[in-house]
Amino acid sequence: IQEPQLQGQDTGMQCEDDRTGIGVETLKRAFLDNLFYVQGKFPALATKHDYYMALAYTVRDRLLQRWVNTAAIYTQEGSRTVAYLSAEFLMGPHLGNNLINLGIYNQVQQAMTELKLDLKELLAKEEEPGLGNGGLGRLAACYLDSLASLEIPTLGYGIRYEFGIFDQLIRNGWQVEKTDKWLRYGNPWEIARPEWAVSVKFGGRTEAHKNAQGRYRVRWIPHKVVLGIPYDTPILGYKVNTANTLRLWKAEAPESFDFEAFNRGNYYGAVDQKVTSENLTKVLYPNDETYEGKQLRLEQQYFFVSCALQDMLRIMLRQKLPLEQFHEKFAVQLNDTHPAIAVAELMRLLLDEHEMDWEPAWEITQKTFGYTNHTLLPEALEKWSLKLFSSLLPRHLEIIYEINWRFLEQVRHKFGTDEGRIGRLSLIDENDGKFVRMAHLACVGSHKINGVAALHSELLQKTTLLDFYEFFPEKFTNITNGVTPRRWIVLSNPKLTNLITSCIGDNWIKHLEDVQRIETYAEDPGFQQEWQQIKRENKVNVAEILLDRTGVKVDPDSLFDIQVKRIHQYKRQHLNILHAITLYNQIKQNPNLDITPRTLIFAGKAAPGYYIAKLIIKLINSVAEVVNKDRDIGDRLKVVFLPDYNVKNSQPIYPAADLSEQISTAGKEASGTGNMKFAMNGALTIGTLDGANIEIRNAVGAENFFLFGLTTEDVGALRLTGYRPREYYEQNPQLKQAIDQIASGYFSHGDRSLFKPLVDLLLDKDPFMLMADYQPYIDCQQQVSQTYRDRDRWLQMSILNTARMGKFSSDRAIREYCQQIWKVQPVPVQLAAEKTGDG
Ligand code: NBY
Repeated sequence: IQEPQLQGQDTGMQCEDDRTGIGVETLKRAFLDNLFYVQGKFPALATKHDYYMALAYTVRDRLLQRWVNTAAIYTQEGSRTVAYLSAEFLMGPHLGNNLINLGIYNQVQQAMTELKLDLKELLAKEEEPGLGNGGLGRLAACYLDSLASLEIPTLGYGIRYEFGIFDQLIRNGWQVEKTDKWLRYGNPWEIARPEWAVSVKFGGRTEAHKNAQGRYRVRWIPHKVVLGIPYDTPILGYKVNTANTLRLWKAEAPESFDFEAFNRGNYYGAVDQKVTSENLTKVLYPNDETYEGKQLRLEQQYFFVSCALQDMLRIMLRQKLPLEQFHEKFAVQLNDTHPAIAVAELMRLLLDEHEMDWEPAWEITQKTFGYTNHTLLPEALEKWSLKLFSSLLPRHLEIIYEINWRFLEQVRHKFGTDEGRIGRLSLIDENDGKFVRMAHLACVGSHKINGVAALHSELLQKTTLLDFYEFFPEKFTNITNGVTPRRWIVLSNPKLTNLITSCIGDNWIKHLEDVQRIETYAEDPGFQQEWQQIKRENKVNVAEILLDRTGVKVDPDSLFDIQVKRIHQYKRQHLNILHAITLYNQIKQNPNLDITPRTLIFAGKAAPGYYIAKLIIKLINSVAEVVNKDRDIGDRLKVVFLPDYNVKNSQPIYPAADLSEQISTAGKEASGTGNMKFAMNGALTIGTLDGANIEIRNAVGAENFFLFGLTTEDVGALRLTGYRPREYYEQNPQLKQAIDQIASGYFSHGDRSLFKPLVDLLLDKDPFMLMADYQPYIDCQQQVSQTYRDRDRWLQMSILNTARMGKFSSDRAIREYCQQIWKVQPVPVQLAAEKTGDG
């Protein structure tokens, strides 16, 4: 149905296609069309969710053109491709991000307004794919955004968990977990590709056989086979035509029905196999920072890695590339050790399935992989018992033994027979039972090993991976993490985005170093005024969210002091709470005290099996209950725990922060990325010399950062000389009062047993040294309060923080990966219309 005058208004040109056009009238027409033809609804019957789906399909149509073009060009050019292997991709909602990257946010907003709909409400309808735990999974998502924006051919490979990270409810102050049924209403962003399904083997045994040339090869006779079905999601870059692919694998039974069993009348037996196979990708393990030696977890890891590598081999065969060029076609990055079994699997595929010899196969393998380490915590280092490993992956264990034997020969050659060193380097841990050490497999099988912040990489080389560093120092490098300014500034903080763009243009969105140019306005009263106004509006927004979700009313003019991240002892949310109790006591002792009013906001999930972390959540809520209802305290102090922290809920938070809490024990937080999101949005940081805090402080200037606490060296030295946490408690009256109140039941309706485990831990062991850092932290917070009263100084510091965060864009990080590790070049994509110049 042609409406010529409307089309004329859209573009000033002849014709806009309903599936690609981006004029307001075209968008409205396409949207109503999708509502009718995809959702089967007309406006009078449509729900908000129907409208969300119609809009999602309207946006997807506009992605598909770029996606198909991108695939065509990569195929045609046989482009070198990054394969990012990650057990987690914490993507967050797609719709808003795609509107930003397509550059059609404003048109769509107008189109919805004209249809009497509210874009914000529709955006809120999206169920986010929470296919990750925290920083590691979210980093993978930021990297996919930057890879597409930098026009780097990329495949993200992972698992299509049917249930992502649990939803968190707070009941009586405790965390309660609820399953995340994110696929319940369908997922408009993915396309299943059953035609590219692959088989993955498990268990059984191996046997030798002679091949056609009469040479011995190994055959793996598995106990079971599972099908991997790929589901593809387009990942569009910012204002480019590149749309890469996130390919997530779902496990299915090879046949939906075992017909033999069915015919024997065993209906339940027949569906049984289907049920067990599909269990494989049912749920994401909700642990961060501690691995669990669960069989299903190892099955998940091997499953997606095997699917990914088989998929890459299929792509090579289709492009008629010889397998000897595998490492030239693909740069494969291992996001932590979760996909490290890829080293043995690529060897198996090359040796057993493609009959390559060991030496060339090993050379290809080592040239293919890079390994990113994300933690120094010993409890997080993955190791699998030989018993489990051999029962599930018998052939891989043989290959790992061979890799190990050859590797340890080289070690002996270089260092002589130093049994201690050999034991420490071995891929097999024989100290206390026998285990395969996945980090060792990743190190030996990769050509580059990187940490995620300067301090972390240095500590890796000096401690956790010291022996490997001494053996092949040239493999080690650092790539400091970054986050994407598209989601974390442009989408999350549109008002700040407009202010910055009105001053310096919009080039900073692609080149965040450019944001430095707002420094000249740091002391400009007019600019400061606008900066403050925007922060205030963002705080009012969060105040409304807090009232809605928790019933707590907070004052938007108070200092918003925020700690949002997974709950973990090393991240020390309980140190923050000790500060809250201290402020509370100060006001109670001096009811007329003129202090800087504060709102302390917490959010984050605890691993369901991590008892102390759950107790910390209970403590935060218990303190909040006492503080918030105390009339002596009034508006001077509020404590709020916002439930169900996830990507969607976090987006309004960063722009509303005055103060960002980054208070981990020095040496424990590998990098942190929330610290970057806060500072980019003009929050000042109170932090220790840990992870990327150090680099953030260097970038923004020591005078614009609130530093406190022990250094990594101090922590080590104190531990060595004998750390006695109870002495700090006994010698510090404020600290003693706070701890005694927790112990006495002051915050738990008189219950003295509730927080006893936490109190005992702090006084007897205090593994994360809260007692030692308490007073320096309190003193530093006092400085924060003082500074906040000097409005102009605070605003200047805030502006300088944003201005100097250029380095922490994931674009910079990805450029470094491309140059140092992957050796890949951009492959620009043109749309057919652009090439012929006709529209
Ligand atoms: O990776 C985080 C680090 O703690 C943080 O400092 C860093 O900024 C971020 C990105 O480099 N690590 C992290 O998020 N780890 C996990 O989520 C995780 C998940 C699963 C398991 C271990 C760690 N696991 O063993 O199952």
